[in-house]
Amino acid sequence: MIDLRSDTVTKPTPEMRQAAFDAVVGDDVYNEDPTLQELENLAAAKLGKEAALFVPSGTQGNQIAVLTHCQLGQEIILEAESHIFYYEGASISAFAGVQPRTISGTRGVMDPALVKAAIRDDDIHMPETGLICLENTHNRAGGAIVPLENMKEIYRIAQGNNIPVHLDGARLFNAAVASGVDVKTYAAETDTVQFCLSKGLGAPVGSIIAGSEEFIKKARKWRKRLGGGLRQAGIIAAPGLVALSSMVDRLKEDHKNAAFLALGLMEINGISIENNVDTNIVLVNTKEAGLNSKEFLNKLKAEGVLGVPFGPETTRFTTHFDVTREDIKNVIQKVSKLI
Ligand code: TLP
Repeated sequence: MIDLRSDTVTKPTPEMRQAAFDAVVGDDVYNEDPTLQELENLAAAKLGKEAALFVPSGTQGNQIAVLTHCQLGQEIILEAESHIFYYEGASISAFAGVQPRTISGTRGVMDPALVKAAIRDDDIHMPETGLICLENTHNRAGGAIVPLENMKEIYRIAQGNNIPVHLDGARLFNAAVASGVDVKTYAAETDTVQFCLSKGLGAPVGSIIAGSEEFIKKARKWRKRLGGGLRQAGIIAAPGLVALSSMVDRLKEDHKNAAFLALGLMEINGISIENNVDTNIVLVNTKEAGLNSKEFLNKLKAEGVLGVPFGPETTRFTTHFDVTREDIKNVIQKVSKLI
């Protein structure tokens, strides 16, 4: 199978498995796991934040950020197709008791004027705006890079209104490698950041949230409340350290493979590409071929290729380090034959 469903499907490298085996561990609920602490310190340094916290998943990281920043009954501003709104089971409402205020973006980018206009006045009838969330790269916009300038403008507006900003940077390293803008530079335009070790960076488990010392102290408590206080977690932090130290630069290979895939598929009659391929995601439209995404995916599966449905006629393919250029060439051939 050539598995292009997500960059989450990668298997740990031999180096990661060895690092897990060798990891020096302790009970992290007692703050005694040196490997986990090393990972948190490295992540905080890379992002230029005071402190960082290891969490089991990106979803939990985002939820802890919302729980830590917000109070019950507040409202959060976020993009209409953002992961936090679209794919996290309404947990911002179920757990943090906040309501979403969505803004439709262009390729995942919210217009700062619309963000400003959505901030609530001090009025007894209204919820307070408790948080603004950004996503970079933007998943449903096809791995689109949100420009630094846009983040800066939104952060300025937020600061002017004393509202914190959280960045869902599940794929922030993809944005950094593709744009040449350092992760630290992006992170400087937000109060808190979540990024995933288990996507393009290839670790088996885990995400990081980073922010001020004070924020991370409160976030640690929320993680514990949610049952995310882990014990000898160095075992899973060790592959994360390998991911963060040695898997970042190679993301450009995934981006080249995604661009190659898009160019190849574009040549096929009946197929169009919906996104500008900024990073490792390709959104394929099969409407003109007379196939909906489920039919297309079923036929492809029979040929040994996997993707995920992203809309009635849209399929998402995601490149990662477990697929080679040869695999991509095969995918193009198989789609061509199938169509
Ligand atoms: N995204 C997954 C699915 O949930 C859709 C994927 O395959 O792309 N933020 C963003 C922007 C994400 O894309 C994801 C995962 C998360 C957060 C959540 O991360 P996990 O899966 O670790 O909870």
